[in-house]
Amino acid sequence: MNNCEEKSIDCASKEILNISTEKGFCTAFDRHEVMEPECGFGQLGICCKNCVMGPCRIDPFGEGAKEGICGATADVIAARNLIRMLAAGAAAHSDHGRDIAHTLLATSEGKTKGYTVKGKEKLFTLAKELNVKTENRKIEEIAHDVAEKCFAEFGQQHGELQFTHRAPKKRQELWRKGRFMPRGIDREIVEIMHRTHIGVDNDHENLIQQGIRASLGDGWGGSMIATDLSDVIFGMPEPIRSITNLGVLKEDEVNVIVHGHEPTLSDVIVAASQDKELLELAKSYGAKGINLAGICCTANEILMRHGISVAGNFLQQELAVITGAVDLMLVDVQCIMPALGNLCQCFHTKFVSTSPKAKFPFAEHVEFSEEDALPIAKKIVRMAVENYKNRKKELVKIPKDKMELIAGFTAEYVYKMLGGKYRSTYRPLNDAIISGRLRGAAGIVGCNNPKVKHDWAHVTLAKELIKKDVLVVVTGCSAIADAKAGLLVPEAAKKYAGRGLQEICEAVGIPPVLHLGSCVDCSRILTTLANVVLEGGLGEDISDLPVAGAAPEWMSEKAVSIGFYVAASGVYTVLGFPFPVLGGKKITQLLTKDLEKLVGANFDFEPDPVKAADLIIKHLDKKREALKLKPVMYGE
Ligand code: BF8
Repeated sequence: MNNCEEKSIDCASKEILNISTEKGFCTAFDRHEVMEPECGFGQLGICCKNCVMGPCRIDPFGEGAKEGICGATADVIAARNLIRMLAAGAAAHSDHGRDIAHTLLATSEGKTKGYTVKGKEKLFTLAKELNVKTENRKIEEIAHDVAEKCFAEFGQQHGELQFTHRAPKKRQELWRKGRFMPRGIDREIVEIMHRTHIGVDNDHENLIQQGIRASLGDGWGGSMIATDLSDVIFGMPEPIRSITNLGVLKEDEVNVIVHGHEPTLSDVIVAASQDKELLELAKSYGAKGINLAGICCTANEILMRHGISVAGNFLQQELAVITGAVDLMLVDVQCIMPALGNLCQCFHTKFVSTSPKAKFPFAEHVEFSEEDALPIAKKIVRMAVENYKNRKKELVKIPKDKMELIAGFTAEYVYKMLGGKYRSTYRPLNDAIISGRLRGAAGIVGCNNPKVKHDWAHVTLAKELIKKDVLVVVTGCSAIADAKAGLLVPEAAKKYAGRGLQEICEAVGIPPVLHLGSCVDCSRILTTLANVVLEGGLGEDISDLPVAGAAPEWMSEKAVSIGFYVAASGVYTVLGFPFPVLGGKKITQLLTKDLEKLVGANFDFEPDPVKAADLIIKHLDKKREALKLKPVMYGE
């Protein structure tokens, strides 16, 4: 691969990609090139391998097979494939939530080493919401019952998920009427697997209805539990400064990278990396300290709560290893490329897997358990320290690029931040939209994907929107992309934002792009939207608000689930790549047009971020008009 300039907008990544090419290493960027041209059937979603009469594929031009051997049409095959993707994504988020509930339960019973209840205020709020008694009870007792109540949401067989009641009343009614209301987190995922088995659900609309139900079980269930219980155990994030990009790696310190998703592991690694004995040991090997940095969403978790620096997003995981400066990379679950093991063999880097659910080739497995968390974390950090002496100095090349950022915004913090000294309220935010100082808000989330120039679509879309007075909130790899581009500092408002947004950012001291956390923290966006509706003056439902969602570089099944629960919550959503359904005309029509009649919002697929911004602006203006709001104060 030689056209590195075309692969990323990020200078640090380009620098390492050049080294990679020169030295003959292989990364996802190269493997993507080898993979082209893509399989058209897969891209269009019309290949079915749900039984072994096939695999079947539909001829998109109509000259070959029009249906599978069982008679399934292109629309049915595409719908089945899509909601199976969604089920996997919802399962990934929700299983993460389940693990956090397990940690809280074990902590409340005194069975863990390394965790306490740091977010007491949040625990009390949740206890009230979940009908858990708090008077004259110990924190541990309350935490125990809150954890058990959350656990019950996974296996619940009927009724409604508790946190769906945070949504506006009108939205809840719509979900009940359309049979979208999730009954139990696991149940909805299992039902997708049942319905997509050969010879069960053969109606694309009915399949999508169940997809929506399972996705809501993720957004207002599994992911929300993951976020809220993480706040209880690890503490509520508050705005915090840090730095990002590969330049955070240090030549004269032991570099440990945590990569994956669950804060249970990364949070105790933070404590272990500050252990006196280990710091002394590092010094005895000639290192000045132990430098911890994150990749992907686990980076966002420890960034939000500890200010730990972020080495990069999804497409930088291999590039971090190629710097030659990583002494140990430890991983848990999700978005971890299996190629890392092989790549680490070319360097001194130790690659350590920790989850019984996720093993990798060429990885050393040190199994993690919440019950023994801190001792295991110390053991892993010790391995990194011991490995420092094996670093091959001649292979070390750390890019200089790094950027400051502020992260740690939450639905709760918006109350404090905008409400002023005396009263916590969403009023000023609603008023800013009503008066037209703000045009509206947009959430930009999701992954990197080598099909598009790394970070380009995220950053371009964010810049286009803030320029037009749209407040942007970000999570996941999108947040890291914008952070590297310098959009997550208050000074960015002056440089990039429209006058209205600039005035707000200056008055409150916030960046024009707010970092809300990891991908499960997209649930913070849902809670914020529900609060905005409740505050009043902007309609009765989320679908009335001038807001939109986008995932310009998405690639994962989790992103499918997020996209669906965002749209099903009433938020118009623009995706940078189409869902793999375009081989089915009716399902494409359903998702991009008719969905609005069902849930008040639909999808658009637009790869060009400037055009995506135009679509979003048009949508926000349409919603403003419907609410009879004043024209945007300073907008074109
Ligand atoms: O959950 S944004 S590449 S890291 S899937 Fe993965 Fe996508 Fe990054 Fe986090 Ni989310």
